[in-house]
Amino acid sequence: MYAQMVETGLKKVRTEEDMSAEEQAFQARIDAGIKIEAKDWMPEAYRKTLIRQISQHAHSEIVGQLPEGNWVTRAPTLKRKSVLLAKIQDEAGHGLYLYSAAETLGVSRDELLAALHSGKAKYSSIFNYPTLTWADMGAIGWLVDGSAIINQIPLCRCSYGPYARAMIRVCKEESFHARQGYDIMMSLAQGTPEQKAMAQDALNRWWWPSLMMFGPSDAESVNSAQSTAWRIKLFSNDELRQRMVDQTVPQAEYLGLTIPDPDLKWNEERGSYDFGEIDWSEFQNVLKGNGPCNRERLRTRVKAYEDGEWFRDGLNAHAEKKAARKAAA
Ligand code: BYC
Repeated sequence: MYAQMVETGLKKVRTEEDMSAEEQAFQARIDAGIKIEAKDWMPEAYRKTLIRQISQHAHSEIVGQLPEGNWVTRAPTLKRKSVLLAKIQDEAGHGLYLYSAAETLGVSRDELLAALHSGKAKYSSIFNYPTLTWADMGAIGWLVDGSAIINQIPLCRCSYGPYARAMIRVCKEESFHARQGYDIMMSLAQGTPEQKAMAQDALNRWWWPSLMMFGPSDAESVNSAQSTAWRIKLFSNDELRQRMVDQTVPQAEYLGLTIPDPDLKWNEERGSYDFGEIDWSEFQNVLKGNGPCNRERLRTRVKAYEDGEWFRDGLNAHAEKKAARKAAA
């Protein structure tokens, strides 16, 4: 169900002998740290790789609104509700910047949305898990948006200009998202024993899926080598995952919560934490469309799109009338 939308045709990293003169010049620009812009010549596989990653990223932002949307009507206070609403609106904005960045590569937004709605395009595995309690809003902000920042800060320096620039604003907003999540966790962790138990339960459920967000282990990551050569990826999946663990463990300690991993321990020699084995069969299962909420998420997205048809029709009719009036004048 979640087969990829575009076949990039990359079986191995392009070496200098495989490259045409144009490709060699392109690679030299990348190696010199020069940004590639929409109108520049680029290898077809670079273009397709970016469409794959940016559109998957855009879909994740849009689908990522759904688990949190579940709690807008049940936020515990007016303040929490308005903060949550603002965060969810930010996610819609991130989706729009990213769809716009993808469109600069010659693909239309309609095509991208059709691929999402038909189940052909991927979006982040994390958004296929349910949000069972209010504490999940805290855990998502803290762990999921926290991970998003770690993954996306390097993307601000990636080789494709429109993607890198979109990421700058996204990262600024993500840091507010992570803080609001941690703030919810702080309130719960300092609250009644029941509230603290709710926070611990949310951490237990979101910890491992958050680690999976960074993608398969480096040994299994088929796209990493070429994406690294093209400076789309500046750090590997495992490097970023390790960074997330090292950053988050002290935060959990401060909250007085326990990371649900008996193998977690400080490694003095490496100066970072060792952690337990990730259940990759769960990750693969979610990618195949069989996570707890995959079907519900897609159904909700498709319905929202269909319900919005009258509005898109209205906008188009208005734009056509305006253009006709301008042409007549
Ligand atoms: N969920 O060769 P790999 C966020 C796919 S969440 C679903 O390592 P790549 C965040 C991958 O697409 C908002 N699918 O791929 C993200 C590939 O399949 P295809 C979304 C996943 O592209 C991460 C296959 O598995 N954010 O902000 O080199 C961490 C093999 O993987 C997932 C973005 O999209 C997944 N979790 O690396 C923290 C960020 N992971 O496409 C927060 C931009 C892997 O060949 N995207 N797959 O059929 C990226 O940075 C990279 O695309 C990834 C994957 C690190 C996610």
